[in-house]
Amino acid sequence: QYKFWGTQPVPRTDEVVTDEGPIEPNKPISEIRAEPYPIHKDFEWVTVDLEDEAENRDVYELLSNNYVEDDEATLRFDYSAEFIKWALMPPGWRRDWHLGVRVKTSRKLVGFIGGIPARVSVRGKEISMVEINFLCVHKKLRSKRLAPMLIKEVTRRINLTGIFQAAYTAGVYLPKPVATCRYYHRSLNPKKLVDTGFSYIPRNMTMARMIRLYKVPEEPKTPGMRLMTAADVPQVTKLLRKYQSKFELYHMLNEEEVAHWLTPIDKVVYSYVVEDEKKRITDVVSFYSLPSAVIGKSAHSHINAAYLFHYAPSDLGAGDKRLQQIIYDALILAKAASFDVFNCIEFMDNAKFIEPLKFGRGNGDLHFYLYNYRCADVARENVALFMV
Ligand code: YNC
Ligand code: MG
Repeated sequence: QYKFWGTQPVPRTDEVVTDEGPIEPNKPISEIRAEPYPIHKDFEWVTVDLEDEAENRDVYELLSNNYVEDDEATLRFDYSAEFIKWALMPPGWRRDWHLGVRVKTSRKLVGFIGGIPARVSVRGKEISMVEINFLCVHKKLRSKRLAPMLIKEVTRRINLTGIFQAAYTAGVYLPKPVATCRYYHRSLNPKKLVDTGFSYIPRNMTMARMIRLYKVPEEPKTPGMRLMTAADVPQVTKLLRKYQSKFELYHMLNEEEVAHWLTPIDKVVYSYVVEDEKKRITDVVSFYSLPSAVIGKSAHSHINAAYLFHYAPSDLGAGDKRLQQIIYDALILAKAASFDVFNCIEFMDNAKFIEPLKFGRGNGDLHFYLYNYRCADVARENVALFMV
């Protein structure tokens, strides 16, 4: 049971966490291992250069063939090469946190893990962390304990920069989540979702009725809703900060980071703002593009999924209705951009729009973890930590 995780500074599965703070104290740099961990003689550690097109492509290929699948192995995430660069190169990114494993002879990339810097607010305390994502081992090399090696080596590289805490999410249960949230899905193209086996036609339903049920208008309803531009960054940052500060777990974004994470990039991230008559930005809503490849035989190669990303509804007093309205506009804009489904997780204020906007409960959970930081369970509605 947890041969690797049992050695790491994380809470035990049966631990009831009450106090809060680091599990192990920070180490002086002189006490941190200076050389990379040993690795099997057929393999070597590499630092992946995502600015090099061929290396970016190698990570894309590894992930598109070997990354996360659903439980029935019908779909596999297919992050685009451009998305991977965007996700792993935010302000302050470091090349040596893009860690790969290559086969020595063939140079084939068979393992990867990525870290990015993030200031995370944990119950009002601001902590310098890394966010870890894209851990992947080639299917032919599974169950050989390569994953713990990748985690240990990236941890060493991060510790050498004086950072000792991390945040990560995973579909698998590990010691020990700080929160667990369900995925929800809002169908935009029910015919395709049924054709690919992602959805089914419930009893007492027909395809024609499903199409009617999920139909959305062609244009957003909120007056002043438009694509976000770089000029909106200062106002959007203020809006997000104000709204996010009511949560217990979130990534504190500065203007540079808002510019990176929210400025629209076609097929990567879509962000919209509401501008009033006085040119004030009152609301923001964004989503990112993460297609899933259809693994089995199907007329469709991909499901184009939009994932709800940072948002902040106006605080002009309209309350839950306003939130529903801007998320409804996001559905409309996603449909207009040819997305088949709009996904979100059951955190933040999302429970307030999930039912009225016809999201259906998925079968997957997303667990949120902190590394080397003890923290009592955070209720889902207090989590606002986005990891793409
Ligand atoms: C997982 N997802 O329990 P025990 S999410 C962490 N995250 O350890 P082996 C995982 N650990 O139980 P395989 C994990 N999945 O013995 C499994 N483990 O203690 C643990 N899948 O290693 C597992 N990507 O190499 C076990 O297993 C040990 O060959 C077994 O490799 C696992 O990115 C994996 O789902 C996931 O590519 C790489 O199955 C492989 O199976 C795979 O024998 C498909 O490993 C893709 C996939 C994971 C997506 C993600 C977040 C990762 C977080 C990693 C933890 C970061 C900690 C913080 C580090 C920085 C610290 C600082 C400062
Ligand atoms: Mg392995």
